Amino acid sequence: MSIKPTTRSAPSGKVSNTDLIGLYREMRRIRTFEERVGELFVRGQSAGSMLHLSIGEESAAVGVCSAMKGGDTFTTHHRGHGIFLARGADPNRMMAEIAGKDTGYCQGKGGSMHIADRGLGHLGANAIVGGGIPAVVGAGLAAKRRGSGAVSVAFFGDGAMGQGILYESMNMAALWSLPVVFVCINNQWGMGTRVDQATRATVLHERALAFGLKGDTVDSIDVLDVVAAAQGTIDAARAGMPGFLAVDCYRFFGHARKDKSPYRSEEEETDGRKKDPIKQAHTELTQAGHTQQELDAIDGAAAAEMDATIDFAIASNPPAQDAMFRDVFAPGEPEPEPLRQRLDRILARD
Ligand SMILES: Cc1ncc(C[n+]2csc(CCOP(=O)(O)OP(=O)(O)O)c2C)c(N)n1
Repeated sequence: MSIKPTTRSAPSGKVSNTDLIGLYREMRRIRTFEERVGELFVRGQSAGSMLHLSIGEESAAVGVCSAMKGGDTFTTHHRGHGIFLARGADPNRMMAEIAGKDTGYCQGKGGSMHIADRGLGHLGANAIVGGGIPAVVGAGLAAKRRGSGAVSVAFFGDGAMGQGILYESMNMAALWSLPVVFVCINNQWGMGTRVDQATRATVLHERALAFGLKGDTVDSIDVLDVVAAAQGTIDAARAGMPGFLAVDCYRFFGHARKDKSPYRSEEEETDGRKKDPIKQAHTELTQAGHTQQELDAIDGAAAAEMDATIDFAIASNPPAQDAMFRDVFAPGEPEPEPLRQRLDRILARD
């Protein structure tokens, strides 16, 4: 498959070059964080081996999230580190969660694929393809009934286009005019299956049109284009017209940290990695007069910030044994029996 060179679409006029510096910084922070997650894995310090990096997808996370507001909620798929960072997550707490430590967002019990934090509107990452999608319909319904003005956004990959729950969710969102947005990060691959091996209908947003949603596709190469497309979709949803946005990008590396993607040719990967939103923003900023020194300083600050996340995670403790059943039951339920006591009681029965 050849990845088409991307042409820049019409500028939105909404985002200035000053904003592009901020967007560049956020994309760089995400890429550097993901590189450090890779290092954590190589050091044998990550909890579990399934780490899905979003390198190459940074403009989808930063572009869409910059169009969201405080109070908006969201769910992510298994490749969601960048999205949560773009919504303001503390990278130390994220790295600690990925390392399975008690200073992590879920006290180390969620790991990479189940990070959640209601304070920042993160209703949960989900390892089941399409699993996080229906929750935003519930959140959208709640926002509408309360009149809170909040929008709820589901982030998922092209693989979720084969899940029935997406279509039930889009139908309900359209029927009830909910403030909901479906964002498909189309990185061209679902594990070892290319999108055109999974469906003939590869213009993914057209399916949303059939349900009565607003639908659009944007190329990820230019983060300003993603911001503009996301702003339009999110503004419409806030006004009662739910929408679907496909962000066309390329998964730079394997499906998970262990996957060397033997199912893709070297030529395809080289071609695909040309769709690099960070390089693109760097070029545009340089053309606009920002100096190499200024951009190096941004990169250096991201490196220092993300280096520190590894030290923080490694220095933190694993969760206490008794924490295993904590936060598992609904608030108000009696505190579960401590694990040690429970094990002793079970063993004493034999
Ligand atoms: C219901 C379900 N089926 C299969 C899997 C195994 N699985 C995990 S990730 C994945 C591919 C997902 O691809 P996509 O949605 O495009 O996201 P990407 O990994 O490309 O970000 C599959 C099939 C799963 N987790 N859940």
